[in-house]
Amino acid sequence: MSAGRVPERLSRRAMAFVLAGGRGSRLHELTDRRAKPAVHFGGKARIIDFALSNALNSGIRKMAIATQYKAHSLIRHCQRGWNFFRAERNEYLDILPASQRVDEVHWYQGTADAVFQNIDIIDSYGVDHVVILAGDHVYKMDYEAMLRHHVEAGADVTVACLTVPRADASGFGVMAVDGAGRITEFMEKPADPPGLPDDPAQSLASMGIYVFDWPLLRRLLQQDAADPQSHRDFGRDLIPALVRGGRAVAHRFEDSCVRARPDAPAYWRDVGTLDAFWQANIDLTDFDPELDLYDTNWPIWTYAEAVPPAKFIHDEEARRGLAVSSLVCGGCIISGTEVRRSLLFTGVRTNSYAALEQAVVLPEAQIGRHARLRRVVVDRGVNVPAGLVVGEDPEEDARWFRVTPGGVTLITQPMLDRRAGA
Ligand code: ADQ
Ligand code: ADP
Repeated sequence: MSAGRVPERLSRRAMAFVLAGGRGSRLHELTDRRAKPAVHFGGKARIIDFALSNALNSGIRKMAIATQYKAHSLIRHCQRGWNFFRAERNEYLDILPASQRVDEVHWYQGTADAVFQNIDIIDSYGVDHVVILAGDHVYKMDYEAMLRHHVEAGADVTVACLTVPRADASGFGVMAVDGAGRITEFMEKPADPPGLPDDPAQSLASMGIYVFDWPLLRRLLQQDAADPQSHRDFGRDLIPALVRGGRAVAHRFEDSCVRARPDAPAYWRDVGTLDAFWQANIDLTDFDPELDLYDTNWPIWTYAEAVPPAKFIHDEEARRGLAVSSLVCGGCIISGTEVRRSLLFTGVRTNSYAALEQAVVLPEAQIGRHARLRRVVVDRGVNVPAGLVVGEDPEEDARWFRVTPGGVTLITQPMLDRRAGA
């Protein structure tokens, strides 16, 4: 009897290259001072922690993060939270700010340029495969399964994809595939996206996640850099060229997503608008959310300060001091406040007679006495004055704050300062 061969984990000979340079302008003032991947999410994490945790949980031990726009908060976070890779164990995590690399003059042009300018670093990792990721989506995915698909399909590039309503598809790279899963057509952000053959109301969208063999990608990047017509972008240049002249394969997210429970839908969110950001955070207060942050088999790792436990003070006179259907992080003091269906990040302080409902409150914000906030996002460190009422009179809210099409109000300190000065 011959012993069964243990299959080699491809992730051990792969690296994750995380693109984290984009601005995310539809998050408005939340990304005035930080890049979208650095935006806080889910109580303790930042958006980039999802891609990095997926890579770690998939077995990948070599990672590079390309940063560009307003990178300080992102870099600080990665240095504090993702500093446990050890070169002596052949583990690496490099943060690669633009314009400090090969070309000292230019910022990264497109996403392919961000990889091109770091070819020497990727070479030094000695990997077979590169998994290209975006640092700005919330999802759980096993990249090992995608790597295996890539190798078994003999693909030049494997592109992760999911179905989206056709009406939303023009914000994505949209593809057509044949019966064997080979991509036959790829259009980056088409004005009129094609529907699926069996369901014209849905389109097959690229998640911006690509697996390449490193020697091939290296060659393609060098060719692309020599092409004056190129935008130096994966979605606009490299992927369409490989669909025309190579073997590009689609990998269905459903085949490698990590679900909250076996019958749960495949969860992926681009929390790129304030409405989507607020909703995805508030969804975590559901009885049975589609995104499970408590699954110890697929933890979302982050930088967490050592803070004291959350404390709830019942104010005898206010007859409050409670949180229901809510997530409340460490370091919070809920004093005489009623908190419902809300998510309070680390170190939030609230005061007597205040009320929070469907509120997403970022770290260290303070909520003054008698404030009543409904359907809000409160930015980090904001000092909400006593008696402020938001979420009851949309016209009044819109005078001072940003009110979204979905009726969510974003409150930042400069907005409050303007209101106080008026
Ligand atoms: P977009 O997300 O619109 O579409 P892009 O703006 O290039 O494409 O951003 C991709 C990722 O790269 C983001 O995480 C962004 O932060 C980052 N990024 C952008 N420019 C960068 C730069 N110069 N340096 C470093 N990082 C940078 C892409 C694909 C589509 C696909 C969607 C899925 O092009 O085909 O459908 O992702 O969201
Ligand atoms: P985080 O993104 O970690 O929540 P902050 O909200 O405190 O951090 O700040 C976001 C980014 O803006 C950080 O890079 C911080 O250094 C920078 N920053 C904070 N306050 C100011 C300021 N008054 N002027 C310029 N930059 C600031």
